[in-house]
Amino acid sequence: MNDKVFQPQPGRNVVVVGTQWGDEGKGKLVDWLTETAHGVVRFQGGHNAGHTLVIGGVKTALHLIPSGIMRAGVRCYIGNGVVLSPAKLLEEIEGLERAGVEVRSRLRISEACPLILPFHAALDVAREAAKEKVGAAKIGTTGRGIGPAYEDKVARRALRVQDLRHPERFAERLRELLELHNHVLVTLLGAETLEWSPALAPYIERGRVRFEPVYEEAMRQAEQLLPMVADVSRELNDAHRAGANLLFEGAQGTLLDIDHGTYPFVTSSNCVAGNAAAGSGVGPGLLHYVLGITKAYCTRVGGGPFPTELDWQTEGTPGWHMATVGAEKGTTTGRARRCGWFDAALLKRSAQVNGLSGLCITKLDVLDGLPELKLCVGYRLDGREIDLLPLGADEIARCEPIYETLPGWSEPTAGITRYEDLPANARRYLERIEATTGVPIHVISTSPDRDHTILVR
Ligand code: 2SA
Ligand code: MG
Repeated sequence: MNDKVFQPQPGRNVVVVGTQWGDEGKGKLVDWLTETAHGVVRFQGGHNAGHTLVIGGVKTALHLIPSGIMRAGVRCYIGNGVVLSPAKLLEEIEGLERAGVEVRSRLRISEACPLILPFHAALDVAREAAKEKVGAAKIGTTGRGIGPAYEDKVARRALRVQDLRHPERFAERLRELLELHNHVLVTLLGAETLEWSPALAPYIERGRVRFEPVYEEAMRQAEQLLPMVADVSRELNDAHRAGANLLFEGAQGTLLDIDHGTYPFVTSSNCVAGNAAAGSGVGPGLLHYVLGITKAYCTRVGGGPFPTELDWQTEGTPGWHMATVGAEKGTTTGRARRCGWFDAALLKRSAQVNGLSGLCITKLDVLDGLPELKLCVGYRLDGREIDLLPLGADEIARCEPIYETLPGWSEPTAGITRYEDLPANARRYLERIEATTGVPIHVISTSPDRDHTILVR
């Protein structure tokens, strides 16, 4: 078999990662790839993710459950690297069940997942508010409690899914956790102001998160969750040994990775392909092919540097075209996404830290009708020219993009399913992307629909 050409097949596991700042269209691709997969695995992040799927014209947004759930019979796994909100998971399960999707018999949750409890979101929002108060740059988090939950994990004090099995121990550790976090919340925001968070109101009394409602709710949720809890590492290894092929579904994107991203404007997990192993409990040798999902332009939601950012608010500009034609709004929070030109120097970094086998270019159709396109091939930084994105927000913020200009195309590309049918200038743009990033394009998505996908041979 030719390793260079992408081909889903049994026994061969694929990792799907975002190569930019998230929202590259991973959900659609995972769903498309799932046609030949036995199981789909989430390995990092939490319900900050927003994966939008369009199947037969019907839109579904998933936050925590792997996108494979939309295919009957496919197993879905939530690996140990995910921070899990029992409330949000159950809400998502119920939503899917109302739409006629069977979830409970197909979903396996790792017992090692740290829990996101109601006070984590409050801490997240309080930290951002505290930054704003002193005039510091906000991270622009999704406010879902992701960062504080990972802090608890790394500090070795998190409550985990397996703790739900032992009510007494759970209660004891929850009391300790609340003591710490109540202290932080009160110092950060002041006892009175805590009440502003409507989601938190049921848990608050006299400026403190109360033990009883958090505990009682967790125990009620435990009854529903525990039947789905499993040794995910073991199940994945067994499935692999039996010849099944697995799909590892990344959330967010490489430039939001806690180590390799635009730190500190990042999420709190490793979003890169290597974490598919650590975050699910398989060895790195089981990751056979890494597909890097790449939008045909760039977007970013939240704060932080973005070298190729355009004015995306003025009508008639290319940035505005991307934002409106591309419907660039956050799936989870509804926030407007910032838009800009394709950045090949950023992608090179992404290729390197993920070990990308091939690219999947998405939303190519959004560029239809733009008279010309710019492609960033490097930067001017402190008087030097470089061709690779530097590390960390400070350096990146000083990068001035160096552009190549390419002609656009006016013919519609939406819905095209054969490479030869793409307009000549669209093919030229894609070939420049391959040449400047050094990664072959193996898949192209020409609309959100499952069927509008080109497999490049
Ligand atoms: P957090 O909440 O701690 O993970 O936020 C830290 C940074 O990570 C960014 N982030 C995201 N960026 C793009 N898409 C994400 N998921 C949702 C979506 C986002 C939404 O798919 O649309 O709906 O707003 C996501 N999750 C986290 C976040 O913007 C911060 O920059
Ligand atoms: Mg998204």
